[in-house]
This record gives sequence, structure tokens and C-alpha cells, in this order.
Amino acid sequence: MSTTATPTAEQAPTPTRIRRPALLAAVCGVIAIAAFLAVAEFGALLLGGAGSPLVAVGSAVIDLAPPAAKDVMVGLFGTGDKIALFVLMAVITAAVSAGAGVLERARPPFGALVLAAGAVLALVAVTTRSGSGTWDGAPTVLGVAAAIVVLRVLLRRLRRWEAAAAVPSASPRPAATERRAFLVWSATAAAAAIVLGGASRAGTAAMQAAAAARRAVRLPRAATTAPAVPSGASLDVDGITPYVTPNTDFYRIDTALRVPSIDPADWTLRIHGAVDREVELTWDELLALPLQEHMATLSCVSNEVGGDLIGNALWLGYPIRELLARAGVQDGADMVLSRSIDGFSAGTPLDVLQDEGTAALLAIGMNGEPLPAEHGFPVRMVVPGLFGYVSATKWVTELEVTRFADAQGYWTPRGWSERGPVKLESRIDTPRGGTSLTAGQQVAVAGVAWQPHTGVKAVQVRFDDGEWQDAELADSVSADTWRQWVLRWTPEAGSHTIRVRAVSADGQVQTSVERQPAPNGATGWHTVQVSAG
Ligand SMILES: Nc1nc2c(c(=O)[nH]1)N[C@H]1C(S)=C(S)[C@@H](COP(=O)(O)O)O[C@H]1N2
Ligand SMILES: [Mo]
Repeated sequence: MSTTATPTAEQAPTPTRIRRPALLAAVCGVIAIAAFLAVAEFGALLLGGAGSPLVAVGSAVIDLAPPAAKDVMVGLFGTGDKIALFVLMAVITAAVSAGAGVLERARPPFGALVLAAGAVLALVAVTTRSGSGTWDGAPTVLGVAAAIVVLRVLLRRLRRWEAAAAVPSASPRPAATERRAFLVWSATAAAAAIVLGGASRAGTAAMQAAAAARRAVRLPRAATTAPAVPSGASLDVDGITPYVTPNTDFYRIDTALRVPSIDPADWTLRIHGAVDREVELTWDELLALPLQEHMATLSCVSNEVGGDLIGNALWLGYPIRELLARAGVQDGADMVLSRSIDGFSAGTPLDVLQDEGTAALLAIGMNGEPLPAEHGFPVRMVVPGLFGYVSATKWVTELEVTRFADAQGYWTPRGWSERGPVKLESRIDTPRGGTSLTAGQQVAVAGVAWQPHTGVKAVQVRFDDGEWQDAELADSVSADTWRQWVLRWTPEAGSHTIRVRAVSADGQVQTSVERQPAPNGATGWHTVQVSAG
């Protein structure tokens, strides 16, 4: 072994010189913009397809382009002009972001500022689109934040590599290690952006396809139509909840981060478990069955006393009882676990679903329209008298006949009761709490009361510590819906407490006991404070 060797010189790696650091910085800029697009498209997907800066900027460019430019584009590319526009935009964006990368390496934070300036332009395009919503700017903001983080992280790796390559001894790690770290970070960021962006775009496309499929649906006529809503079901009182809730105002509760997109052509319902024969039903088969219209009030177990997680709609569907009969339910079963395409499930008592007198529907229509996407398109369940969490599975694809002892719905292991019959409740819609009334001037105290499937036969109102007074009750089409009520009242000067309670058709008086929604529904009297002067 030679003793004259100089170990330090041998161990020091030869500087791995970076030939084109500016080019690498440009690549970092392009990866950053890919991260921008990926995060923004993902955000747009979560917003239900709204707020995509890609789409908004494209549209803005089309709108703002002078006619001459349009003529040139159409002349050059014909009907491919839109695609050509996107390609052109992509080239320009890539060039600008490459420039931002180069600038950020040379003069931080000016590269990041270029990205931010681009995002501001995108934001203007997104927020000035007709019909844009409050949150539509969020994807762009999140996207540019991601882009700046990616750019700065990658350029830091690049600088460390440059430093290690230039002065090997000054670096704690050899240049080859820094080089590998830079490449791994860049490749990971690029791959993540491509995967997230691609999946998000595909998701948006699927959603738009489902929306188009929904628009193409023509609901069949019901074999059994619901009775017309009598005019007496709606009281003429300002501020009272309408008897039928318009779809756009109907409360929405679900665990879906993103509304499932289902093309009805691909939808099937599988009925299995403790049955004699499995049944599989397609959309076309469902539409060909004799459908039934039924109005029913749906409510959420999480509704607080006085809350608005409740709505009343005309549903169109097929009785679940008939489908269960077709499958042949076996002895010993007492529950149907319905599953949604997104993993939600509800455990509904079998006897309720089989009951001749309960219009438990596999519904496809809501107030004369196909179900809105967020209310379960193409198919959901509606079971009068049960809270939604144990019965109203949206985007339903599976009914498993089973037993409460063997299976649980989504919310049961999460602290909510296995069974969820709707409780007798009533609500004061008007006057609202805190209202200042005029003493001596008559006002309508009014609202709604419900115990779907049982029905409400009386509503009573109490002012301060006075006697309970019977309110006037509006009509309803059946015991499955809520009823409006009103009591005319002339307040004296001073502050007043108004309480309401309902009496069910079977004679139960709504309890005053105050309970929280968990584990099986809130109780108590809705109370509002008003003043008169
Ligand atoms: N797939 C699915 N269906 C679901 C839910 C859900 O989270 N996922 N929530 C249920 C609950 S808790 C309620 S109250 C009703 C609400 O129906 P709506 O959003 O149409 O008002 O849907 C039920 N069906
Ligand atoms: Mo719910």
C-alpha cells in the first residue's frame, strides 16, 4: 500500500459541472405551471366543474380576440380552431413559465411574481365569467400557491446542486447526490402534476358527460299519479316555507366530496343477500316499470330544532317492496343495506320497505325533473317517515337483504342510532327571532310541522307564559308531508317569547325535552324572541 497517496484528493469527487443551469431553471418553471394547472383543475372538479382557469382563460381569449385574429384562426385551422387555440395558449404559457423559472433562478422572487401576475389575469378571467360563483377563484389561488412552492423548492435543489458542483468542499454533500436529489424532486413534482391534472380533467369530463346524459332524460309518465296539491296546502303568509320545496332550494347532505357522475346507461341496481334469486335492474328496465308519484317530506337527523335540513318534494319512482318481492326475501332478514356508488350505506328496516302502506320508492324524479346530480341522479331511495341517513341513499346501486345483527349502515358505527324514525317537530318560520314588531298591529305567526308517515293533526302556539292556542292548519296531500300552520297575533308592547308544538295524528304531543341531534334526532320546542314597540 502506498503511503504517498493523498487521500483527500482521491476522495473528493470531480465537480459535476452543470452545463445549462438556466435551461434546468426553465424546466422548473414548466413543472411549476403544470402544478398550477393540476391543482386548479382538481379544485375546479371539487367545485363541480366551475372555476377552471384553463377554461376561463380560453373563453376570455376567444371573447377578446379581435375579429381579424378569429378569421385568421378559422382560416388556418377551420373547425379545429378551438384546439389550435388551446395549443397556442399552451405554447405561450409554457414559454412564459420557462422564462419565470429562469428569472426566479437569477433574480428571486421575480420569477414567482411573474407566476403571480399570470394568476391575477387568470383570476380576472375566472371571476368575470357569466354565472361565476363566490368560490370560483379558489382553484386559481390554490393553483398559483402550489406553483410558487414547486418553483421555489425545485430551484433550491438546483442551487444546491450548482453550489456543490462549483465548490465541492463547501458542500456537505457531493454534487452527484445533489444532482440526483434535484432530478428526483423534479420528476416527482412533474409526475404528480400529470397524474392529478389528468385525473381531474377526466373527472370533469365524466361529470359533464353525466350532466349531458341527465339533460337527455325524458321521465316516463307515472302509472299512478299523485293527487294534485290542493290550494289549501299553501297559506298566504310572507316568509312561510313553501309547501313544495323547489329542487334548487332543497337541502343537501352527503359525505360525497365530489358528486358522483353516473351515466344512467351504465347504472344497474343489484339486489342480493338473503334472497331467493338475485335481481339486477338496468335504467331502461326501471323506466319501463309502472312508476308511482308520491309527495314526501325528507329530513336529516342532524337538523336542529328550528333548523332547515328538511324539504318536501314530489318523487317519481318504483316501490322498493315490488323489487324485494321479485327477489324473494328469505326468512330471518330484518334489514336492507342500501349502498351508494360512493361507498355510503344505509340500513333500513325490512318491514318498512315491505309495508304496503309505505311509499318507499326507488326514485328517479324530483318535482317533475330527473333527480338533480346532488340529490342522487340517476337513482336514489326515499322512505317516508325515516331520517335520510337510514333510508334515502342517493346514487344507489345495491340493496343487500340482511340483518341488523350482521350489518351496519355508514353512520351507525359513527355514533348514530341503528334506527332513525323521524320525530314529531314544528318550526316557526315567521316572525324570525329578533324581529321588532309594531305593538297593536296584527302579524302572522306561521311555519311548518311534520311527522312524516304519521301526520300532524294540530299545531299550538304559546306566547310568553300564556295558554297554548290552536293554530290554523293548512291541508296536505297525505300524512307523508309536513303541514303549514298560522296563527294571527297582535303583540302588546314589550318583548315576547313564542313557542310552537305539534300534535301528531295519533295523538302524541311534541315533547318539550331538549335533545341534541345525536344519536337519533333533536327534540324540543322551537322558540323565538321578538319585541314590539
Ligand atoms: N350516497 C349518499 N346518500 C345519502 C347520504 C350520503 O351521505 N351519501 N346522506 C343521507 C342523508 S344523511 C340525508 S339527510 C339525505 C339527504 O338527501 P338530500 O341531500 O337529497 O336532501 O341523503 C341521504 N343519502
Ligand atoms: Mo342526514
